[in-house]
This record gives sequence, C-alpha cells and structure tokens, in this order.
Amino acid sequence: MEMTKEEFKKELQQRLKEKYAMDINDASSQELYNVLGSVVKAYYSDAWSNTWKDYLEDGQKQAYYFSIEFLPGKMLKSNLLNMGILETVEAGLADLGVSLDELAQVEQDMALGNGGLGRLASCFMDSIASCGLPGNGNGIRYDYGLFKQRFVDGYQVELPDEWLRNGNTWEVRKESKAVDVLFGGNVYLAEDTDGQLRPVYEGARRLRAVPYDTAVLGYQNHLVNTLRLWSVEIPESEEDHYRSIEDRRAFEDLTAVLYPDDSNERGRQTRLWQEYFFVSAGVQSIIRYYLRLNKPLDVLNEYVAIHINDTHPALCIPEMMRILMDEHGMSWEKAFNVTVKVMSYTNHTIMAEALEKWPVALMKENLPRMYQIIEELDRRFVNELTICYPENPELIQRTRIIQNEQVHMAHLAIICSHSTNGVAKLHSDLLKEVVLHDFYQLFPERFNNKTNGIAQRRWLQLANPKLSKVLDQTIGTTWRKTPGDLKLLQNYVEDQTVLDQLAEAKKSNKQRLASYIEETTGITVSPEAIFDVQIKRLHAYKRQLLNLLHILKLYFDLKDDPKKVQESRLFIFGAKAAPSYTYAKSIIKAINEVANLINNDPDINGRIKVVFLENYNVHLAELIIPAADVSEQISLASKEASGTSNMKLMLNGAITLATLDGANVEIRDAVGDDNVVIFGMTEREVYQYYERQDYVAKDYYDQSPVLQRILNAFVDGTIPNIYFEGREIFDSLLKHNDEYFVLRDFDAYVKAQEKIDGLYRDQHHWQQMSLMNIANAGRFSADDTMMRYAEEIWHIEPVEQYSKKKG
Ligand code: B1N
Repeated sequence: MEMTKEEFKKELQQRLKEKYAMDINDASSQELYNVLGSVVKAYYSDAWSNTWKDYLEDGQKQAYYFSIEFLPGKMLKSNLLNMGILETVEAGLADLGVSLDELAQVEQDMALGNGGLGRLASCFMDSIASCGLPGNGNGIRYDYGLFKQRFVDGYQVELPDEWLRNGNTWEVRKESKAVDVLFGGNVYLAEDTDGQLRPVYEGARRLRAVPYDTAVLGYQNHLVNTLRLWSVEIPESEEDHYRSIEDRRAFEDLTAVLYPDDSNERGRQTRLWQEYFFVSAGVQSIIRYYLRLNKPLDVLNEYVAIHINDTHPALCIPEMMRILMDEHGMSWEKAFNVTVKVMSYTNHTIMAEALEKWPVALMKENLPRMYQIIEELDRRFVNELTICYPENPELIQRTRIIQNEQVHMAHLAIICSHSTNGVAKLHSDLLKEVVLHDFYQLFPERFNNKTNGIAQRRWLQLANPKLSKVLDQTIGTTWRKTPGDLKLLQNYVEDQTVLDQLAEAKKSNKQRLASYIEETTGITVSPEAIFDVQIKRLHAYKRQLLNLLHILKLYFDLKDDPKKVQESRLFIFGAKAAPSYTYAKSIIKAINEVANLINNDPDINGRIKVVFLENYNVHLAELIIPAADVSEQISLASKEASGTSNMKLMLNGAITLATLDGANVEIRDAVGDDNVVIFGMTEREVYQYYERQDYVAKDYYDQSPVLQRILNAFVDGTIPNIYFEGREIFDSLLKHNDEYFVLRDFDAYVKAQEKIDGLYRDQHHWQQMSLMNIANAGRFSADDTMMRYAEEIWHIEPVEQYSKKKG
C-alpha cells in the first residue's frame, strides 16, 4: 500500500467531484470526511479481499473472537496509521487547507461496548491483525451504542447515542451472507426420511441476521481481517406472522440497543435473544465458510477456534452442537468432542452479581432447542461425575450446569471448552483457588492466565504524538512495531535533556486538556497542578468514593490552615453509571456537588479543583490519558479482574497510585516498588475479613474525628444539594457496613496521597519515575497477549506473508 501526497490529493479531489460535484472549499467537514473515508476504503479493499482469499486457499486455521461488545472508538486515524499513510494524508490535507484533526472530529465514536471488556475486544482485534494472525471478530451491530451522558444539576442524564445518524463509512453490508435464526415455538425430535432423528420446529419465529463487515487493518503488514457485526431484519416470507406493528417492533428492536450494564448482569429476555442471535448467526456463517474448504466436520478444530469473551456468547457451545448434530447428522459424542476442542472461554469478573445465570423457564420458552441440548450436556456431566466421584455428591451439585432452575453460563463455558483463562495473574489465581476451585480440581489443565494488554498504537502513537516524537528522537522508532523496545528508554533515566523533553511533552498534553476543560465546563485549571485521574465505569467496588473522601479531607485541611504546604491538584473524573444503578448515580451527584463547592470557594483559591468530565468515552480517554500525572487504581483488592486504563496511563507516564488488585500487581512488578505508590489491604486480608466476618465500619468512624467531619458533610448540609444522595452514601458506609472497605483503607490512602505530594515536589525524581513507567509499559502490549492466546489457546500462527518480521 503506497501512495504519494500528490496522488492522495488528486484522488480526494476527484472523488469529491464524483460524489458531491464540489471543490474542496465548498465541502462541509462531514462531506470531506465521507470522501476521505471512501479514499481510504478503496485503498485497503484489495488487501482485504486478498486476505480472505489467502486464508481460504491456504486452509489456514482461523480464530473467531465472539463478544457482545466491541468498543473501537474512532477509526479514521487508526486506519491511516496502520496503512502507513497518516503523515502523507495529514500533509496532503494541510496543502488543501484542511486539518486532519478537525476532520477526524466528525467521526462518531463507535461505542458498542460499556467499558474495559468491550475496549479490550477492540484492542485485541487491532493486535490480532497487527501480529499477522488470522482472526476475526463477531458481535452485534447495535443501532444505538452506549448512552450519551449529560449532567443536569449534577445528575447523570442518559441520551441515546445515534452513532449511525450520518451513516457509517467503514461498514459494508453483506446481504448475500445473511443467515436465519429461530426463536421460540416448540421443538420435538422426529424420524426423517433417512431414518435419522431430526428436530421439528413448530411455531418458531424466523429472523434474518444480516452481517455488516468492518475491515480490521494490521499495522503496516497488508493484512486486513474482519469484524463482523450482525443486525436483525424480518424476512419477507415471515411478514404475515406479525399481527401488529408493536408485535413486529419487538422483533425489529432486537439489535437496537446495547445493554448499558457493566459487571452487573440482569436477566432480561431481550438480552438472551441478543446473545443467541449473534452467536447463532456467527457459528452458522463459520460452518458455511468451513464447508467451502471441503474438509470433514470432525476435524473442524484443526481449522477453527472460537473464543467466548465472558459468558455472554456461551451459547456458541449448544449452537455448535445443534448444527453438527441436527444439520450434519453427527453423533452426540463426536459433536461434543469437536466442540470442546473448538471452544475457549475468558472470565472477566468474580463479582457474583455479574456471573450470568438464566432462568430455566425463560430459556426453555425462548430457545427450546438450546435448552434441550444444555439439559443433555448437564445430564451427561452429572453422570460422569457420579461415576468418578460417587462419594462427593456436593461437588456435583456445585458444578453442574443446571441448578435451582437456572442455567449457569460459566459452568457451561468451562465444562464444554478446552481453556478457561482469567485476565491478570491475581485474577486467574483467584479463579483457581476460590471462585472456580471445584472446576480447577476437575480440569486443572484447562485453567490458564492471560494478562490483558493494550494496543500501543492507539494509546501512544495516536493519542500522544508529542511523547512519541520524544521517543523516536531518543530510542529510535522500533518501539512502534515492538513495544518491548520501550525498555531502551531506561538508559536515559539520568539524562536531564531527555527528562526535560518528557516533561515538556506532558506539559503540552496538560495544556491541551486544560483547554478542553475550559471550553466544555468553563472551569479554568492550571497545567502546573498535579493532574490526578480516575477514569472507569462508576461502580462501588472501584471506590470513586474513596477518592472523594480524600478530596474532602484536603479541602477541610486547607480551610483550617490556608498556609498548609500542598501541591496544587486537579482531580479529574470520567465515568458513566448504569442507568439503573442508583447508588453509582448518587456518587456522581455527590462528586459534582463537591466539585461545585470546592471550585467556587475563594478560600481554596484554585489550589484544589475537581472536574467531572461528561460522557467519558474512548475519544475522551485519548485526550485525558496523555495528560495524567497520577493514575488512580484504587479498587478493593480482589475485585478488579485486571483493569486496562492502568496500563494506558502508565504507558503515558502517569504514576500509578494503587491497591494490589488486578493487573496493578504486575505493574508494580514491572516498574519496581520505587516507581509506583501502593496502599491498602491485600486480597488476602480482604478474604480474612470475609472469613472472620468481623469488619465494623462504624468503629473507624467513631475513632476518627477526620472521618467524622468528612462523612458528616454528606448529611449536614456542608455539601449542598445532596439531601437524599448524601444520606444514601452515609448509610452505605455506616448502616450497611461499607461493603468495599472504604473506611478501612482510608488512612492508608491518605498517606499514599501524601507520598505522591512529596514525590511530585521533587520534579527531577518525578520525571525519572515517569520515564521508568513508560519504559516498562511494553510488557502490557496486546500484541504479546494475542501471541500468547494464539500459541497457547487457539493454536493459530501468523500468516507467513503478513508476519511482523516482513512488515
Ligand atoms: O473486563 C475488563 C477488566 O479489565 C476489568 O477489570 C473488568 O471489570 C471488565 C457484564 C462485564 N468484567 N466483566 C465485565 C461487562 C459487561 C457486562 O454486561 C460484565 N467487564 C469486566 C477486561 O478484561
């Protein structure tokens, strides 16, 4: 893929003429963006079709990553970067008087995910392609992505995300690849003309799944994989089945909206339909493609790996069984054998409320054939265990798929796949030792860890060009392909010139964010302040509240003693709360009210500022992360499976202030104790409290005048306008005994924050710490993570002609 600047300019102008009969000067940003998109698409279209052809011809084993969420964000610049023409296009546009950055703003964030899990899926897609691996995504094309967040009087208000309003340049509708998916009705087995037992469906709804394909470009390697997202339609032949518009609507709305929950499942019928819909469509299309290879189905696992991203796509298992048995006449034993070898599963949470379970009645009614197969999977599992462990009926009861009239999706995924992994070392250990211990005893060889990773291309090269430039000048450019080479930066830890350049880059990113804050909130902030950042979903276990209590402490300290020595701080929050999660929404309101109070208090005079940025999303993350000095990773130990913003912030030179939770543990190992600030209980101590059941939150309050003053502020009017929310928060800590040990960790957190303050005062040392963080962030490259999945789980290899070495 090569193109000169002049060729690009000519092509752009030509297409603008063809499409809109316009010159550059007359075109709107939207029109220019559309045309630029079509130039880019034309540019990679050959490589896209060649990649498919090569896979088909070589009979290459491929992985399919099934995920109910993908969160790619904006794609224009990322595609340009990966094609190797970012600078050419930027310069060409500049010649024509157009700013690429401004054009890029026109693109709607593709926000078909809630948070870490969806963003991880997208980093993985980028890395799979960039490693030259044959792997594709499979998910849902929601008409509305994650809601847009607005604050009205400090409250979160949700607005629909109409991301498709101006069309989506990157997708290609593939009508000819549509498949049908059946829901509801009755199913029974009857003998077919060939003597085989086959299911007969009565009264089922037939819906059409139409795929929209998006190219996933590898980094400068000519490989283009596919992200296939399914959208529902009603087939013409079925139109008579709908009695009313409302009836029809209910089915058409199947792929309308993303469920806005994160680590917090709720068993809704539409969600179950969504899960089966994209799973069935995906598996059907994989089998259809496979049959073109002319290979027998019982060696499917030599050509296909299917990955189940959390349990939401776990119906892949019974659906694969169904297709193999019902449509291809395979025996149960053979079908099960091959299904287990094809499937692998990642667990993303140990939070009990997020472990998916479906009521038997709901599943039976909506997906009768799936339920029959699951029932049989359960029956055979119970039989086998009864033979192997006759003395241990409790084990069987604890591990079986169907219990208490519920289908346990994690059990299904573990029992019927060959690999179960957690997403950070600590998390995987907890799965083995505690949460999934029974399964670990049954299938020890299936359990493994794959620590999450991030796509450095987006989170450093694109988001932070200033830092990227310093790196190029200091250690050369190989880190762009091989993030492990960031390690070379360590050689410069005593080099004042490099430290100054890093500081300069950070400052300029802080100025950029400061301008954004001023424009969007009207709040003036100083780039000299410590930018202290907590960006992630709002969830009690993530403990945004702990952060807020500390802010209040600083506030009262300064009120009492205006001369107190303390670095200026800007506390930045970005977080959406699930619309139904009232407690999380109360925390948002409280943070906003505290922000108002402090930002407008003349006594404070700007020494502390608090900014809660609206509508945190991928794009905003790209603006905040490069500007961060402190990365808040303060979840209760054991609760955050991994975290990924922690990796992005570290890569951009922020110092991590963390509990030993999730991947924070590995960040500490990577940078060493001197370059991170750790505080609070360990996961062991947390479990000890659970065992002893002797935590009394109120004791901490009773014994600490500081805590009394802070907590009372929530209920005595000190923080205005939070009459209900303040009481709710106060009660959660004292009446309901502080589920996430905020008060227990408070003192340790305050001390850790004081340490940060002292460290920051010594700017030279701070810069050295920051450098060490950047230098050691390479180990969290999603490229490496994907290579490990490829080698150890999927058993796929980079395709020779696209492999990294050749580039
Ligand atoms: O997955 C991320 C991790 O880095 C985070 O620690 C983890 O909290 C996150 C149900 C989830 N776990 N579970 C979910 C999302 C949506 C949903 O409907 C559960 N998200 C995570 C990547 O591994």
